[in-house]
Amino acid sequence: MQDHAKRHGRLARGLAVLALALGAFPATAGAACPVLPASKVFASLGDTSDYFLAPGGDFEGPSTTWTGGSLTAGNDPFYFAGASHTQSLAITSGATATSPVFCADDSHPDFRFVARSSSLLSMLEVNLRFRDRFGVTQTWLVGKVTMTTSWRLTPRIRLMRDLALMMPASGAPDAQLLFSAQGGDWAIDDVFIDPYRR
Ligand SMILES: [Ca+2]
Repeated sequence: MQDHAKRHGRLARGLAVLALALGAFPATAGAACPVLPASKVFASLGDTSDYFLAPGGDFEGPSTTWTGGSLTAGNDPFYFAGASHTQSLAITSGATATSPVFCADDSHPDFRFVARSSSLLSMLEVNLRFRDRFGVTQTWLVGKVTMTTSWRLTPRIRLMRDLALMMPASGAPDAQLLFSAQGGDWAIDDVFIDPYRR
């Protein structure tokens, strides 16, 4: 029995050392942004993930905190962010609409939004801009939307594709989404971000 007890003692001490060793390493790179309230805004379409609204991502109110686009009358027909909403963001061909800063880390895997364009031949390019762990500003293409002249919810677009290792350990507090209209005018509405890693 004594040997048994000693083995248990050694095992417990070993686990304690292991726990200390694991604690000495930082948490998964970049998973440090505050957790924002999120809800299943796209559940009616079968997407049961939780999302939070990107800053100013419903484009309501008398002014917008986004730059490069202009508020325009007419909400998307799905009203994911609010049934009484009346506006969206127009982005003219050749222009880039830039979101306010938000905190992004590798726990923010996806985002979705509603978009339409003036031409089937046009494209909306989406980039993520953030300052990496070395202090260098990075702008990475994260998605392209095409072929929609009526309001359509985009598929889930990966926000953090291959970027987690570049993120500061405390997350990127200054991340921005950039929407660039090419070959036609675009409008976007209800920009939502999924804050949960899988
Ligand atoms: Ca709206």
